[in-house]
Amino acid sequence: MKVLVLLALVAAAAAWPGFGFQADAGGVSDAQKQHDVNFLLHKIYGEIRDSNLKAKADSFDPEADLSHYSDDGAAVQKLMRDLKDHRLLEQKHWFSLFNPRQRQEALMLFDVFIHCKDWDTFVSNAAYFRQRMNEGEFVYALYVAVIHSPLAEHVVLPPLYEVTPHLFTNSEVIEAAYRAKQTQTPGKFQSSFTGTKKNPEQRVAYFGEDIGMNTHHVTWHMEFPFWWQDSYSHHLDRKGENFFWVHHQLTVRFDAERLSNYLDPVGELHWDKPIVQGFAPHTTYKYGGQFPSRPDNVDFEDVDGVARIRDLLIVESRIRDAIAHGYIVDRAGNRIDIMNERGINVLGDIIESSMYSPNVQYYGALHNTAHIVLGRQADPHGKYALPPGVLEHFETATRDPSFFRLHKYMDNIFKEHKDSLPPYTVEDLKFNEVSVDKVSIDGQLETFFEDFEYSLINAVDDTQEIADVEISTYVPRLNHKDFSFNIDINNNGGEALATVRIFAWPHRDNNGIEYTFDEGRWNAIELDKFWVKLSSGTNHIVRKSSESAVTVPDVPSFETLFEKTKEALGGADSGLTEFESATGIPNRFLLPKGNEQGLEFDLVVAVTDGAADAALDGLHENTDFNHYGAHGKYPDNRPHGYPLDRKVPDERVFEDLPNFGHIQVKVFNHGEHIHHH
Ligand SMILES: [Cu+2]
Repeated sequence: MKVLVLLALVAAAAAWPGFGFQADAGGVSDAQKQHDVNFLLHKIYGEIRDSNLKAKADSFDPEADLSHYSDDGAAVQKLMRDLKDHRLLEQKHWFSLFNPRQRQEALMLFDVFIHCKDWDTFVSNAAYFRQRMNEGEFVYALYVAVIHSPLAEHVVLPPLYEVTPHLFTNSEVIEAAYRAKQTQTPGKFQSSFTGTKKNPEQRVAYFGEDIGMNTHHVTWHMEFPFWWQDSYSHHLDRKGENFFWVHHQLTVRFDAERLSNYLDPVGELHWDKPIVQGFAPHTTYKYGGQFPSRPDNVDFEDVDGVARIRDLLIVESRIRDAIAHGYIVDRAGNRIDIMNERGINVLGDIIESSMYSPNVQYYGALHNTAHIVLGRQADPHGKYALPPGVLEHFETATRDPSFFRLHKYMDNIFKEHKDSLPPYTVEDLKFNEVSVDKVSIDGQLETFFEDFEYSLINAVDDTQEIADVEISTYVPRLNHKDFSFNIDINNNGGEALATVRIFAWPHRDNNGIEYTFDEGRWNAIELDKFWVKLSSGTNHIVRKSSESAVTVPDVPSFETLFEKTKEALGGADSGLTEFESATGIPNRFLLPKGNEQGLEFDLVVAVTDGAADAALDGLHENTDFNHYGAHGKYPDNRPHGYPLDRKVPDERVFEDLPNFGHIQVKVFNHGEHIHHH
């Protein structure tokens, strides 16, 4: 058993250069690390419930032996100084990553973690600072450190909706949870989505308020933090492009959900137009009151201390100028050409902006500033001392329907750039002697709703002396029936590596008008991407929906993690390997909802030259490459969305392409709701 696991690790390490497989110098087992992280994130508003960790929290001296840090203790000394000078944010206070000082504090702690040379130093610091720093800052720093530190490579992080349930659960349910705890009565409470049927936006609330979706979004931003500097440890490959792509996919998915529910695609938000949709979040901070609401038709106002609307317009026009010119000007005044397939990466860095932006002084931080400005429109001048809005947390941002309008606005800027690049030709796209003969689906494309239950035990206050009572909530969520893609490929040449890319886009708009190929391809939802070795002659490929590289399985609950860790400490296989990365769309969210009649989609399969596309070896054997993950080199040389990422002025290019399959499918939803309780 152990030999097999070891072989798998060696194979994974070989397939992922840059993804360092480092044995821990201290010889701490993965199970022990998992145990430590479980307890570090359990009941974060109270005492640590593990006696070893508690002892570390009480007696560890972070500065006692600086040889345990790869920066000779520079980060820990800096943080300790602020701690001793009482300059750190108090506990029992809200935390927002978009608050500059709070972010700085969280990053100071991350800086300590990432420079720990061994697990014991890592975990001792974590226990020590958990007891002394703001809980939100601690959770954020620990999550990002576990994701990026080689010391924590095989640790599975618990679902954030069980660690900080307030950011994922409606106020009404949280109140019920407190009442249950007060009376020590077990309770299971139904969550419903915000709003009423009077609000058409409510029809798609299941998308923006889905806890798996919220987890996907916050996890992605932890995998690719905008504040990341390579000096921490490593470079995040194609970060700016990935920023574009992950948000582009959210945008087109949201539109497909809208069409499924007889709504028009979203229009873009703009600074000089009113914000048509208001929003009442029905969400409360653990400490700090209700998330602010916003009425309909609010005009944008400058936000004191953050930005003026005029500045946002100026930054936007500088970015659009760069796109029109085809180059960016960096801080030193040099031109960076963006009229190529890597231009999108630079643009992503600039628009977010991240620390990778070549000129933040000039191009600003459109996305990050926009999130704060939009989040503060309920109290732009700070007159009412309201806490930050939902847009100021990645956990909660997608709940507000204006999130998707804001991202449509930015997506259209990216489109302007992509449309300025020369279209692909048949010569560019064809693949030797390879043709796609037939594409079909095994099974129905059918979605349904089911109840999902998660624990609220960490939402309520308690003490070690009083036994826990079971408190949970169940919430409806979208899922789909299993299906597979059947793809028949004919290869008249010799054995060849192929990349298979599968996309789907809605066939018609909400008025029943068919989309042109060029409109459709921009709205394409990425369903899967994988590599196969083609033999000569006929190749029949069956690819299951559960295998999709763009999705991840549901994160195991705290309860499951505790159980599996216990078994693993006893020598059993933890069975947690498939959950090591939670960066991706939940697999149950692979298909848009569809509707009763069957929402029509164009499904396309592009089979391209794997030898030219693959940035790494052995991809056809690597069944679990993480499409959205940041570890190591991104395996595909092609741009995200290839070959549909560029303008298609003449769709005959694709119609005549032998290695391109195109069929029509329907996605059904018959109103089925599976109740688990
Ligand atoms: Cu985002």
